[in-house]
Amino acid sequence: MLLTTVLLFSSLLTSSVLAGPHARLKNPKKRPKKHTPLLEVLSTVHSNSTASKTFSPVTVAPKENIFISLTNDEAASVISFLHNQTELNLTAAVDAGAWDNAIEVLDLVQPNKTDALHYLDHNGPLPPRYAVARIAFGATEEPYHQDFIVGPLPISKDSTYASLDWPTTSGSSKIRNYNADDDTLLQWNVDVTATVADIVLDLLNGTATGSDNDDFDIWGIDPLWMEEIDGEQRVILWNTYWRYPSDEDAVFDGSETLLPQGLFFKSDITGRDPSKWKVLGWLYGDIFYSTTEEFRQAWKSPGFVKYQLNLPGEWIGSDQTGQHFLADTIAPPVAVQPNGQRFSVDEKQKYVEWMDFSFYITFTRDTGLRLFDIKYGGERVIYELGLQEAIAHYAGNDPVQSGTAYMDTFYGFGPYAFELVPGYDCPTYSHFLNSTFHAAELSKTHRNNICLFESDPGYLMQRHSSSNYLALTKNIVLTLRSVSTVGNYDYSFDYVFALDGSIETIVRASGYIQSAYYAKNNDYGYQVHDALSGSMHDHVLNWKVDMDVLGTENTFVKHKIAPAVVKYPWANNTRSTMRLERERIENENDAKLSWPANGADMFLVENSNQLNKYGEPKGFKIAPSRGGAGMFLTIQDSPNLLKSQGFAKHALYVTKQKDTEVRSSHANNDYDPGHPIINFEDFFDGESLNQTDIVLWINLGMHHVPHTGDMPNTVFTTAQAGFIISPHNYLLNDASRTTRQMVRIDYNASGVQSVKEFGGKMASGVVNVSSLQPNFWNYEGDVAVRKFPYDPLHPFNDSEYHICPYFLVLLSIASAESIV
Ligand SMILES: *[C@@H]1O[C@H](CO)[C@@H](O)[C@H](O)[C@H]1NC(C)=O
Ligand SMILES: *[C@@H]1O[C@H](CO)[C@@H](O)[C@H](O)[C@H]1NC(C)=O
Ligand SMILES: *[C@@H]1O[C@H](CO)[C@@H](O)[C@H](O)[C@H]1NC(C)=O
Ligand SMILES: *[C@@H]1O[C@H](CO)[C@@H](O)[C@H](O)[C@H]1NC(C)=O
Ligand SMILES: *[C@@H]1O[C@H](CO)[C@@H](O)[C@H](O)[C@H]1NC(C)=O
Ligand SMILES: *[C@@H]1O[C@H](CO)[C@@H](O)[C@H](O)[C@H]1NC(C)=O
Ligand SMILES: *[C@@H]1O[C@H](CO)[C@@H](O)[C@H](O)[C@H]1NC(C)=O
Ligand SMILES: *[C@@H]1O[C@H](CO)[C@@H](O)[C@H](O)[C@H]1NC(C)=O
Ligand SMILES: *[C@@H]1O[C@H](CO)[C@@H](O)[C@H](O)[C@H]1NC(C)=O
Ligand SMILES: *[C@@H]1O[C@H](CO)[C@@H](O)[C@H](O)[C@H]1NC(C)=O
Ligand SMILES: *[C@@H]1O[C@H](CO)[C@@H](O)[C@H](O)[C@H]1NC(C)=O
Ligand SMILES: [Cu+2]
Repeated sequence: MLLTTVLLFSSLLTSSVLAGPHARLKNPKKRPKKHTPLLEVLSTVHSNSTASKTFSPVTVAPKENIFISLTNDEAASVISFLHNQTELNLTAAVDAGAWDNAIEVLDLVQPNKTDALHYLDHNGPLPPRYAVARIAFGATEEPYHQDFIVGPLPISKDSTYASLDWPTTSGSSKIRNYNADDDTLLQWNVDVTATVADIVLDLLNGTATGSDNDDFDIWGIDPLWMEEIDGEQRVILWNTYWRYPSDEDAVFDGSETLLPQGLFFKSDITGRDPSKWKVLGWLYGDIFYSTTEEFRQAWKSPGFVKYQLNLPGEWIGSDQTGQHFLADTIAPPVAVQPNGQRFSVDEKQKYVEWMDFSFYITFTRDTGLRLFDIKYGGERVIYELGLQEAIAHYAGNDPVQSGTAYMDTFYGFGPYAFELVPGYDCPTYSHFLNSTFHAAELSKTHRNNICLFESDPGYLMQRHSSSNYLALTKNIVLTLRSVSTVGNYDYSFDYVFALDGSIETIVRASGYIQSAYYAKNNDYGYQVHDALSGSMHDHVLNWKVDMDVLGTENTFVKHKIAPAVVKYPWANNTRSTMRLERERIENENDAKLSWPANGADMFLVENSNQLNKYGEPKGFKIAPSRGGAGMFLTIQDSPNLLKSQGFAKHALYVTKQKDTEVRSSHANNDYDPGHPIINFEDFFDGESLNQTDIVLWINLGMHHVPHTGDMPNTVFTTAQAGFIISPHNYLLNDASRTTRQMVRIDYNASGVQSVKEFGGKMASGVVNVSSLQPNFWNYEGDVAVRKFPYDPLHPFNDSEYHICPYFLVLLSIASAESIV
């Protein structure tokens, strides 16, 4: 729509107002005033008319959700089936110890895309369902973990099991576990510290004996190190002392990560016989002592420097303190949904329709929430959208911070995606969904751990005004949210759908930082309390974004905003200017990308064979939307992550879609990051990306150098990052014109002459906000159903399990209620 056809300036705007070289409309065309008839819905707007249908908040998914998690019955039958395979020699998880074989995790094997599309698009058969069982093999001197594919489901005579190797790059889902003996290790830690109990009491004013009234928790690096000593590969663990919050502050048990004590010891824990384990040294005040005796001698000598204690206190709690603001006892504004839900949900199939969008949801133990088959205007835009892995890589002058690089799918995002609190986590009117995951032969349901809600982000999608009229369009978005508290951190995940056709993926972090002891750590963080350093770290979270723009044959293109010097026929001198340069990324060799400096390239996924009526390929743009513009690990060759950081060296990657390249990481890579099950870098083998099915792998994150504003908790506001996918030459209009939530006000000097609404209604009626107040006492927590031995009529509760050795780290810092 050209300005000249709609802009009519009244005589109120004098020429002096409009004068000057930068005046946008120096000489607006004067036109006789007349009411222009409303434009009918443009034929170029892509959505089909829904006028003949009526809206219902309940819907039936057009297709079965073939991505949906295993049902409890499926999980139970798979467990029973596996226990019948005598060669697996399984022990019931509830009875299993470190020297047994036991099932750790069950999940769905994602159907192959070709089968899925055949079903979704061509009325092909339902893809067969298979389960993946992750089994810990402890009944051996060389314990390992392995994934098995079991099916087809339901279990029948035809069902079989086999090692699930095809989605790996190593060729096998088997990975060694060099630290299978968690109870033995706990005892080792206590035994080691007993040898220096007097020093610990003197330096740290407390004890660690393995008893209930211990002052210290002892844990350290993740993942473990391998170190060559005397020509042999040894398994190395560095530990440190963390003080438990004192009794009066014990409710803030997550605050343990604010209480590092500055004393470290190194152990060689190679093999399963603890009598062969060794203490390889101590570290205090940045001085390394290679034997316990050396440490003791130094401590006894007169010059020994003792550092300040890092003690708990009110400062570790997150309760309101200090004087409150005068107005702050008054209830703040709240959102309401005055006239009912405006999106449709099939709760059973976990399928959602909102305006021009529809999608399927699923939930996995490793990565939590995932989305499939996201359609816009009836056309698939994204086949798969979901988190792959989350790294938190620390640095510090001490070996524990330096040696920490969490890969959080090891702990899993599913187990820690707890119930959300209406009125706080999500608006009170949100539509909540439950989700279930299966671990250690327990099926756990997190009630209300996913919320869906529409909201007004507080700014318009579109506006324009002249002295003659105003046109305003509301910006209403649908948010899908879940939050996972993995240890000390709370990761909030949002998928935000907007009426302009965009889809934004956002991660935010809050909760407790993992901090460092202050002594000599100034190069690695700010001092944030009396004896505490913030401990700098990088968060990198990788997303798989399998885009399908008008079919699977797509190309990744860069449209560059490029400086240029051009000689024009209408000038004798060259001119400095800029131009649009189009570049195709046609090979995986060129597909490790970073967001350009100055935002100077537009990254697009286009279908080069689907041109709009002006000859431009239809596509979607991918851009960073919040947080730092581009995120990858600062440490490009991490000695902790080794070959497991392949997806975290650039901001984003493009690969050819393959059924064998399902995920960029594996939850068990953490056991042996030098020999990972999936090494993302192996996905790059020079394949053509020209008009083929391509997948983007996009990183979000934060370079996090905690400062006093992170104490006691990091705030979501600054710890957030997002990317947005939006139509680009895809529609012939701006999509704001599809919504009825707009108004046009025609006015002149005499006042408003007409108000045009488009069928959208203003909120009406009375909303009793008192009745919307959430009842916090309804917070329920988890429901667990034991699956083996399985009796669906008599399930029993279990608030505890431990299978993964590293899990102990989390167990020790998670509250009893939050333990899976
Ligand atoms: C496993 O074996 C038991 C005992 O023979 C049998 O009752 C059960 O049906 C078997 N489970 C499966 C899934 O085959
Ligand atoms: C089976 O596992 C048990 C421990 O649960 C172990 O004692 C036994 O040796 C294992 N049997 C075989 C054949 O590996
Ligand atoms: C899925 O694809 C992989 C890799 O091509 C193949 O090995 C596997 O058999 C396929 N699964 C099914 C159910 O067809
Ligand atoms: C050391 O601990 C004891 C007993 O818990 C306590 O009374 C004392 O105040 C502590 N000393 C310091 C310096 O914190
Ligand atoms: C619109 O409706 C027509 C006829 O029902 C159908 O052929 C077409 O695929 C629809 N288009 C979209 C984008 O849903
Ligand atoms: C979630 O689970 C609760 C029981 O804990 C049930 O009452 C509710 O209907 C479930 N909600 C959905 C959306 O399935
Ligand atoms: C370029 O310079 C020549 C010589 O001064 C002049 O005749 C011509 O008009 C100029 N061309 C343009 C495009 O200004
Ligand atoms: C890439 O695809 C485009 C559009 O289909 C085609 O014009 C071009 O020749 C292809 N490039 C190569 C190297 O095959
Ligand atoms: C405003 O528009 C109305 C309706 O066209 C007209 O009657 C009135 O004179 C206009 N007022 C001015 C100041 O132009
Ligand atoms: C509003 O809801 C509250 C709580 O449900 C109830 O006590 C109150 O009577 C309601 N007020 C009106 C005006 O309906
Ligand atoms: C599970 O625990 C709850 C709370 O302790 C209890 O009320 C309920 O009866 C238990 N359910 C079963 C099946 O034991
Ligand atoms: Cu952080």
